[in-house]
Amino acid sequence: PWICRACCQSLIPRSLIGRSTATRRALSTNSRFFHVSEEVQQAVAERRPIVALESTIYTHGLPYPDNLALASRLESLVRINGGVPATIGILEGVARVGMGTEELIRLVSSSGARKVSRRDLGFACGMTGIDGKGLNGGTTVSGTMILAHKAGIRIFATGGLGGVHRGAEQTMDVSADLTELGRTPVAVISSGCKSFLDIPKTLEYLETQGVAVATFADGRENDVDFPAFWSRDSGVRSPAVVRDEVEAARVIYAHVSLGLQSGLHFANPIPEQYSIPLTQMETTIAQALREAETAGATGAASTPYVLAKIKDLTGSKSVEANKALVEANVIRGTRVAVALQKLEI
Ligand code: PSU
Ligand code: MN
Repeated sequence: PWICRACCQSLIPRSLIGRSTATRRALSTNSRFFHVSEEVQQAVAERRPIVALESTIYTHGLPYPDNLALASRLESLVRINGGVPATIGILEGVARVGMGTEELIRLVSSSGARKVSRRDLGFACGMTGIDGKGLNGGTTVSGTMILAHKAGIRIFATGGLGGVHRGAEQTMDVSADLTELGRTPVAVISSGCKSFLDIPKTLEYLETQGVAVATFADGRENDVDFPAFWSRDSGVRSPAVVRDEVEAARVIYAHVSLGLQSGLHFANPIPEQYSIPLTQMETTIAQALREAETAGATGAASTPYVLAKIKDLTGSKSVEANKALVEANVIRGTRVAVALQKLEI
């Protein structure tokens, strides 16, 4: 099946679509705010395994040039494992799927880049800065999913997912990542949610949204927790498990074949040697949350603020763990994409 990007987003049997030119034309959408790189367009047309990568982790997570180093490293990891990387972000008012080195540098070195989730896409592409130029933006899980899907990409790997914040019963702060997973058929591979979020509520919300959630079992038989980013265990049982990348690909294949329009999330627990016990993180998180409250960092500013505070408080340990887990997720994601391609042949 093929997804109709021209109008209805529904699945069209492949037999109804002429391969080469028709497919390529369907890909170059008619919006001047949307650009898919030549390499990614061709990979989609040839049905090669593509892995989408987000850019908020670069624009709001790491300083330049550390972010550039990570961005290049993640793209290399996709390639080494047989995939095609598609880094996604907003560059000078254009939503880009697949960026060259030059473009990547311009995005991750720019100081005023916005954090772009679904609600921000129109602003990021429609407005100009005081210099008269289009805006730059790092796309979150939600923003990246939308653009990946629009380009025909089904697999997306990143570090962590947004979630339901603690105290959401008061603030209603629920990440747009969760509603996006409910409405966009892309499979996200991440290390779960940071434990400054409310993990039980996040899983409840994902269930309500119809999102398939499973954790890679890695040889464990039962009692597999949904992971809490730096910690392999969260104290909350994962609603489902998959044994390996092939099993994950089978689930995605069935999900897409059934025409489900919701997304999937495969949680990949942080590699054992980098895992920080939950109890050890809890003190740090409590302090970071207190400081965020004092600083009045709410709404979209909340997550970046808390993440930066945790980084200050834990130093290199959490940063190293962060890099290790995102790399592991990108490798896993690429293997899932390769397995999915084999099922589709
Ligand atoms: N969680 C992390 N690292 C991140 C993010 C979340 O562990 O970098 C980023 C992702 O881009 C995610 C976004 O999509 O924060 C969620 O922000 P919010 O909570 O404002 O929805
Ligand atoms: Mn929020």
